Amino acid sequence: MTKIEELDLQAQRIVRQAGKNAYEKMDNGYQVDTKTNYTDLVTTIDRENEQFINQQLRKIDPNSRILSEEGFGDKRILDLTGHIWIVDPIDGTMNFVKQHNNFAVMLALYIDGIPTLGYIVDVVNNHLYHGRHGEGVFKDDQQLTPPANLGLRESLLAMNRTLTLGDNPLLKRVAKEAMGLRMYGSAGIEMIGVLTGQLGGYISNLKPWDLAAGRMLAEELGLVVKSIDGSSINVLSSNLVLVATSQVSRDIRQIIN
Ligand code: 2AM
Ligand code: CA
Ligand code: CA
Ligand code: CA
Repeated sequence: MTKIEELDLQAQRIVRQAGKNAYEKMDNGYQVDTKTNYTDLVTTIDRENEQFINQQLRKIDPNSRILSEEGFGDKRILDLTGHIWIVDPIDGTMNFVKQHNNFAVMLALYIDGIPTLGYIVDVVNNHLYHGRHGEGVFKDDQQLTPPANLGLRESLLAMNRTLTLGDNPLLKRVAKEAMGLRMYGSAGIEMIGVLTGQLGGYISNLKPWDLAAGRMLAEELGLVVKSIDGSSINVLSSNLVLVATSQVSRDIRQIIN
């Protein structure tokens, strides 16, 4: 087994375990705090999962660096050299708290900037979406076929709340042109929608941990992952990102540029 195959198997075990932890405690086994404002939540399970994941990653890949949302990773990661693990211990914390549904655990490994391993656990449906660079994308042990290359008028489009309520007239036109508009509240769940063809595209302001895994998996399936203006993405910064079929991406570009 290669080193990457070994890391892949270990990482699958780690994210499944973190998903199980969140599932078992989602009904009442946690406390909630706010971060920057009353809509920005963190729970003891976000912290617990991140500490567990990071501790496990340090065991299986000791010379790597870890970029994670809740502060237990390495500080000030400014370049992409070597192994960088990117961790979102619960994606969709608000859904975790309010719905007990529609949240995910996400993890990715970038090696010298190349998206190499990606994981999204759809916790409540108990599915792991995972992939290795050049080896395809799987839902559990079933390989995903790339979604049909539908255009904007034949597709559902997901956008986050800030963009949906915003007053950018071009984004409004994009949203109106789609067959329908959806808002799930979890970047991971929305990325799964695009990976499986349920959504033709997803547009959102994403931080590194919101983007890293979904980008790896989407690119592996031949989907487009770009800044909304068509420029390429820097996974270390916050980006206004489009994940879409190539036809949806062209249709959106035509409206915006
Ligand atoms: P989180 O639950 O891990 O914070 C909600 O629309 C989605 O956007 C979730 O995936 C959420 O991830 C993420 N999100 C929440 N607040 C955000 C912010 N201020 N900037 C970027 N993404 C955010
Ligand atoms: Ca958060
Ligand atoms: Ca997130
Ligand atoms: Ca999170």
